Amino acid sequence: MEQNPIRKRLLCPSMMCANYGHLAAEVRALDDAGVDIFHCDIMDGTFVPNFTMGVMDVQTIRRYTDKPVDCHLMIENPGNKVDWFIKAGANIIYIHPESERYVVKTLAHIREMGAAAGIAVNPDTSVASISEILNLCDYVMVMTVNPGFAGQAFIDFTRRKVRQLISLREEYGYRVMIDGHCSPEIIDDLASAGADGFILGTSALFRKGRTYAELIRELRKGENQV
Ligand code: S6P
Ligand code: MG
Repeated sequence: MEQNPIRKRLLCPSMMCANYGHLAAEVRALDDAGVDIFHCDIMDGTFVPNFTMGVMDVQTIRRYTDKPVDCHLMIENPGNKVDWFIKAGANIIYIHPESERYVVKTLAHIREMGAAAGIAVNPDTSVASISEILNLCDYVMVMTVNPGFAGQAFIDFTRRKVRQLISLREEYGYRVMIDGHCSPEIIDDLASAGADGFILGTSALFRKGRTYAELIRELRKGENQV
């Protein structure tokens, strides 16, 4: 892959993997550890076969950090629900073009509401099929697993899409994010290729028996390697 080693990595903890018995303490510890964006996975049991976080979780996380909070909406017809999450304090909203009939309208609405607009694309969604909407996106997130669960295996063929989106990034000005099995090795590899940010779940950050500060420091080491 093409080398681009000095870009700062956006490190985004996937809050569905956090310890909900101590959510406030988790947010503070992650904030102190130097994460960049808090990632909230919102599911409806229809678009994906799982339920996870909701509006009240976003409100709680917002209360304990000043850093950006994103909402990854894995829900059918997100257009009439994005306001709930922006009002709860989200700074970035990702919708799936696969679940939204009026993608252009919804992305424009997210920006009008004062949030950054993102799309998250399933492994089987091609770059060609989203080419008309890339100019409306501040973030493009490649799903490198099928959405719905943490702890899944990385789908290798999605690397091609990551490369394609990196090569188009300058033209459109979005950031390329990666969601799904972001292990330290995969982060180093895709960051070298030019990816901007990574969602950190069980593959890099949670349930490791080590402090967040230590793990985040290690994940940043590659930023300085030329
Ligand atoms: C999955 C969700 C993700 C996961 C994250 C978990 O649908 O969108 O944000 O929480 O991928 O990471 P890991 O490292 O357990 O695969
Ligand atoms: Mg996610």
